[in-house]
Amino acid sequence: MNTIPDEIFNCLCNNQRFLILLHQKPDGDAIGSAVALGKGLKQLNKTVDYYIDLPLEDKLGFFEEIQYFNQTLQDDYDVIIYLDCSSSSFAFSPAEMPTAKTRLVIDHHKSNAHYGDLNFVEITGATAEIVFRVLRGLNVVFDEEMADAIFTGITTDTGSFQFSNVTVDTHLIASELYAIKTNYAHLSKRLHTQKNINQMKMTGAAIHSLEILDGMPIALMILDHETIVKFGGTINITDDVANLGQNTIGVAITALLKEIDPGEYRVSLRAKYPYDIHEIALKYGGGGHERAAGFNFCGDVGELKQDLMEVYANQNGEA
Ligand SMILES: [Mn+2]
Repeated sequence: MNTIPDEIFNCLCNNQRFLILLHQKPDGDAIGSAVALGKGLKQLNKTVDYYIDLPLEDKLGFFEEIQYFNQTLQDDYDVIIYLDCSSSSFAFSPAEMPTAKTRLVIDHHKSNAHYGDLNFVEITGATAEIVFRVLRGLNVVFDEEMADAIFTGITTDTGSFQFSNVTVDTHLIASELYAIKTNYAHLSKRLHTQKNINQMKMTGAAIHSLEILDGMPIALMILDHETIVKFGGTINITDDVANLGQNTIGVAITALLKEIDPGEYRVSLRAKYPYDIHEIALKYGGGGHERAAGFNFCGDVGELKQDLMEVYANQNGEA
């Protein structure tokens, strides 16, 4: 397992007042990373504030540390830490941004823009893996909630250790988590299997919309605005929905279109190796990883379908 760079270590050791920011609509990796890093820094007698896009999905609401989210912010910090956030425009940040000596970016997205004064960016399974290494490097002692937080980040971003982003390090870190707490079965079930009734219905509607594009191994699912409203809003669209298209035998690329407002879509893309969909996400002003990316889309869905078919055809030619 790689250690952490000296300048990151020094930044965290030699400063006192930290603000933690995450991407909008934070997922398990973002929240898990924030909880673990925030608690770890507090253990070192630092002060830590969080500014986070609430409410959280039901399944992430169990961390006690959440009670300290979004308390009164200071005008000035030593360090603002951006976690799991590939560009500053994706960050959920206060209208009046506090000043800081240093912006520190800790992230694992391939598309990361290295927008910090210090950037700790590596292509790992989850940002939580990097946070774990940071905390180990700082000699922080993990309590059970911090172990749960790192586990939450890793298991959600790796699809319960099923995705191609899983590495030796992912499992080495998981093995260390089992030395802190012996059983993660309950947490796994909470994060991957259980849904409230609206989430169940929303998932069903997405599957119902599933189509295969023109005989190509591309799956498309649309949750239209009416459906999203009917089942309680985007908060009830669970992360696994985009993966369901990928679970269809023969499918290589999946697009899930979520009509957030009439005519305005949030698109989630998934791809199987060797297909790379992060370029198409960048083209539309979004970002992400090679096999999981997203962007906002406002336009003709037919054109988007054509684009996806072209991406497949071009890359299939190279393969
Ligand atoms: Mn992540």
